[in-house]
Amino acid sequence: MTDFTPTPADRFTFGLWTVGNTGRDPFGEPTRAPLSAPYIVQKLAQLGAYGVNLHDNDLVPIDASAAERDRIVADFRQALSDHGLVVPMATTNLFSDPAFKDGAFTSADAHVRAYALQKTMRSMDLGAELGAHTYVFWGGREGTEVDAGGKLLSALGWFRDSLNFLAEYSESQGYGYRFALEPKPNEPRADIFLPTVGSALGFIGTLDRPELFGVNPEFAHETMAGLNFAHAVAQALDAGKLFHIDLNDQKMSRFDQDLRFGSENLKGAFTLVKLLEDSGYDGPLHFDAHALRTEDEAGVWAFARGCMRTYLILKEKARQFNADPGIQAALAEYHRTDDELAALSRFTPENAAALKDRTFDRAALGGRGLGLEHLDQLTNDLLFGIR
Ligand code: XLS
Ligand code: MG
Ligand code: MG
Repeated sequence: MTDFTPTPADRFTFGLWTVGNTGRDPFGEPTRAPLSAPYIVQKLAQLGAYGVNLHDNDLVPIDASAAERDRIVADFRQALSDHGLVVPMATTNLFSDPAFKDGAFTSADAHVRAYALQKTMRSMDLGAELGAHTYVFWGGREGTEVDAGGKLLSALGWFRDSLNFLAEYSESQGYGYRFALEPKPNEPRADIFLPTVGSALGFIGTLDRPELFGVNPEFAHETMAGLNFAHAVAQALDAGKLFHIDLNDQKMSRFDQDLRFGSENLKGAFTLVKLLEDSGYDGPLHFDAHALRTEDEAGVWAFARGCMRTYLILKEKARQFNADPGIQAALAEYHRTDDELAALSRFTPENAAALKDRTFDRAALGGRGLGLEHLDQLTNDLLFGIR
């Protein structure tokens, strides 16, 4: 039994933009002072995190001179090496600047699309300099409000061309990035292209180098779409495409809340942690969330500690679930197996003929109780800590 204190071996990461969030929202000004990147690195290391991720402009202002850029990057690298933190993932801010108000790779303006490529190449250079191996594409502004603009089909083509270009750029530079598409259904656009994990997985199959691309699913984003996040993650795992993951929490069908991991849907979080742990996923566990606007800096670190602590507690609960004789008996009851039928379900013309001739007791199949109420309450008891 541990005391649930994280260590770098747990592979927890935060974004500069997450713990650095100042509490600004569309209706209100910041409630906290900004924190410098080297200070964030120092604090995250003290809390037991493994790494820190960034958008280019979380670190280097968009209008920085070359000399300023080099100084900022040098200070940041010094902090990383002083405190033993790594940068596993990098990404581009293609959403804040007004130039991207109608999208970046999917803007109807060829000049904006070319500028987005240039900005992303420079950001990939920065990520590689910091040691990142995963490069995320969240299409923040890649979407529409006015579909009369008529770019629905061309936008997908432009997006594809850009991703193909950037994959070739990465390979030509020897960066070895694995790219992770991060779907989101809406916000800040009314509709964002490739809104769910399933749509991103389908799109990857149309790229020139699909093996370089996977997904970065986010708990809040699938939940905003009214979907079950663990189901989306399972599909990504099944496809061998879970390249990264954004952990947070979210009330269903609302604005993007980026709540502390496990703070809202504890059972969904448990299901997810168990899925990740049982699957052997060994990538970073990234918290893309931020402290509530009500909090001061102490609240930010309480938030960060809480994300990691909840994950570790749920990981221990998953271990207990797998070791619990009562729960395992209920699972064995639910998963009825039959060797003869399994053999018959492998296609041969003979098996197909035998299966067609077979008599099933349909009424008995329909009448069999599955014990899921019992199993679910056992799970609740386990999560409540009384098992
Ligand atoms: C916003 C996204 C963003 C990406 C990185 O909703 O979650 O934070 O993860 O650009
Ligand atoms: Mg998000
Ligand atoms: Mg995210």
